[in-house]
Amino acid sequence: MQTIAFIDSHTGGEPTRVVLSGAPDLGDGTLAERRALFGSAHDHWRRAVACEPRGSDTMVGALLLPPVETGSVASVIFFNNVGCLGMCGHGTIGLVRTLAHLGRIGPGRHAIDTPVGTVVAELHEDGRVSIDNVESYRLAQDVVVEVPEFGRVRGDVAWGGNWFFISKDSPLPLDLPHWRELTRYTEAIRKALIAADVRGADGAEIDHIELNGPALSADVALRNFVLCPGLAYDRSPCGTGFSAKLACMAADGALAPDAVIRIESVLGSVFEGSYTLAENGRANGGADQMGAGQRLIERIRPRISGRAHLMGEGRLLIEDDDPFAWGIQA
Ligand code: PYC
Repeated sequence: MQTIAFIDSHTGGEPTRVVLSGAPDLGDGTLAERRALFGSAHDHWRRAVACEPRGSDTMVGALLLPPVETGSVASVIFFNNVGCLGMCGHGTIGLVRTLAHLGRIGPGRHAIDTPVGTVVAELHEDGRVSIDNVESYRLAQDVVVEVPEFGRVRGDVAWGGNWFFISKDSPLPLDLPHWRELTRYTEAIRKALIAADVRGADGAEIDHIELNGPALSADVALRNFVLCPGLAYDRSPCGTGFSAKLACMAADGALAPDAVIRIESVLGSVFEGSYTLAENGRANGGADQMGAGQRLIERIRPRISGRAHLMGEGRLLIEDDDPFAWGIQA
């Protein structure tokens, strides 16, 4: 029998399962290489942790590894019911809460390595966590896709640690009673983007669809609905989606650097966010160095804050004769 030690938390309603031990050996390549090896050689292991019957469509796993970069406290590879993520904001907040619970970190700033770059997490005295996320940017503005059954939908393509299509067009209110219809709508947008070959940088698939609309709570600027790659909606306001939205707002001049906004999820759970301009803030090196046909892309460094709560800890058991030992995935 194999055993996997874990701690479960949730951040704004979205679960994170931090795997402490029992994971396959992924060698000592870069984190991006280890993530690729995880996906190609150990995908059954991902399914065992994240998919039913032990997990669910909403579960995000966080494989905890030793740090790669000097000065970092840990590395992490995030995964879900269908594959691996680049970064995960709610998951990093859950990881920090877990590391604090284990006594491995205290209040202060802690660098954490991910396959898409190092982020800095600040654990505050009151338990809140702020993440200085990877550099984020808008790749394309006002992209229009023809979505079967729903018509033309306009949105921006942006990077916040994962690829997002972000739209203000919603035929429905962004509230919990409509989650099924919102899921159907955003899944249709995702398929339409694939059909139209709208992609992120380097041909990456845009696997997160984010809708923004008016907030329902006081003191909150916006509400979102985010469809995750495995077709579950994010119960939290989605840290990487918030980062991508900040990049769009920065590019539009709709939010000044260091100004703080709050965004709520479709459940009403809230993250706070702000940004600074990234040091090398121009993806193209600045207007004077741009070649013909290139557009200026501003890069920002988003800061996202939220709070996670512990839910459980234990060991997953994997019995040799269990027909569903390695998870159920359609
Ligand atoms: O918080 O970044 C996030 C996230 C991505 C997928 C689910 N949550």
